[in-house]
Formats: sequence, structure tokens, C-alpha cells
Amino acid sequence: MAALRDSVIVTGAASGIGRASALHFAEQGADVFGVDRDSAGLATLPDNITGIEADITKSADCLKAVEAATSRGPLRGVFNCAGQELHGTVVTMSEEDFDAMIDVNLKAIFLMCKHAVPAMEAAGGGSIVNMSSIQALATQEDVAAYAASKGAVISMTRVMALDHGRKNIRVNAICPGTIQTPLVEANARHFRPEAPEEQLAAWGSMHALNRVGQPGEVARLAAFLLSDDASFITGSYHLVDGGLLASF
Ligand code: BMA
Repeated sequence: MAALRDSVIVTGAASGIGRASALHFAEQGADVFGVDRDSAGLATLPDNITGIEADITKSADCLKAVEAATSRGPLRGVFNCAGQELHGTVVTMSEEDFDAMIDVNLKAIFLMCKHAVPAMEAAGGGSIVNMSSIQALATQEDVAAYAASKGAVISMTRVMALDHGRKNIRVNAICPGTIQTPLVEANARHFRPEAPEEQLAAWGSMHALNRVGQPGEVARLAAFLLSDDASFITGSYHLVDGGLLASF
């Protein structure tokens, strides 16, 4: 797992899949830089993970994270995991909320990679994993901007793989199904305020494995894609969805 022996940036590291990933990568031997705007959440990470409070929708904050990582060693991995889900149709959603979805779920990846890719080139190569969703491929009602942002992540992942492959940088996207995270728990409260637990169970039953996934199950896919075990895998998206998309 060569890339996981060097510096790895994980965004959204304070909670959910980002947190599970930061912990897992550190266990695998990576020098993990966990980025989040939630400083209290970052403070609860163990000492072997460096927390960086940052707003990744700001270029200067992304540069700060990359500089912190490269100051300690070659940057070989980035997991652009941070995300947010706001609800609405194109009619009901405010323009501000639409912009927020694109900023956090898509533009933040652009900004982080703007600074991370040159650092990876200097390190002789690396691997980037971008958080998409199965909502990029099949979706539900009331997530117009979120689904659009996640679809765009796959498109940008492809072109990044082409743009930077000759510099030995691999770029992949991952598409989780329903994973038990604060984001999904908030969604369950949104769609069924009177019985969020039942909503979560109902989503679980839509997966072939008849349950929702756990953050660690996504973290292990991200770790594989960051590692040299995935040395010929780039420009693709990878499902970790418990068989959700196998059905209609
Ligand atoms: C995720 C979130 C979850 C949802 C899952 C499957 O991106 O939108 O709330 O359960 O996709 O649709």
C-alpha cells in the first residue's frame, strides 16, 4: 500500500465516511491530514491524525491543507470525501442552496486538486479518490442539485484521469449506496420526520444485502483505490452499494 505510507489528505474527516477513512488510512500506516470545517469534530480524532480546520470551498484553505501535508512528506493520496445534501426540486430549491451543493460537492474537489495535483507530480505520482454517489447514476425525488453535483464528480474524475495519467496520477470516483452517516440520518429525518429509523430501515431493504452500509465499508474501498494494489485502475467509478443498483 505504497500511497498509504505517505501523506494522505482526507476531506470531511470530522464525521461519517471521511472520519472512518481517516482512521482506517492511519491504521494502514498513512500520515493522515484530516480536513474539515468542524474543528470540534476534528479535535476528537486520535493524535496520529493531523486535523486541519478549513473551508474547502476556498482555494487558500485548500492550499493550506496541501502545504501542511507536503511539509511533512510527499503527498501521494487525496480522498475528496466532504459532502453535503440539501433538498429541493429545481422549482423549490433556492439559488443559494443550489450554489452550495455545487460548491461543496464539486468545486471543492476542483480547488483541492488544483493544489494537490502539482504536489503529487512532484512526488512522482499518486492517487485521488472523489466522492460521488449512486445518486449520480439513479436517483430519487427532491435531490436535483445533489444528484447533479454527484454526476458532475464522475465526469470530472474521468477528465482528471486523462489529464494527469501521464504523470502517474490515478483518479477514481466512488459511489456509495445508503451508508449510516450523519448525512443519511439527516436525510431520513427530512423524508420521514415522524419515523426516521423506519426510513433508514426502508432504505436498507432496497439493497440486495437488506441493510444500509457502514462508513468503514466505504473507507476500505477508498483505501484500496489509494493504494498501489489498484495500480491499473483509473478514470472509473466504483460502486459500494450493497447491490442497490442491481435492482429497479
Ligand atoms: C446518498 C444519499 C443517501 C441515499 C443514498 C442512496 O448519496 O443521498 O441519503 O440514501 O445516496 O440513494
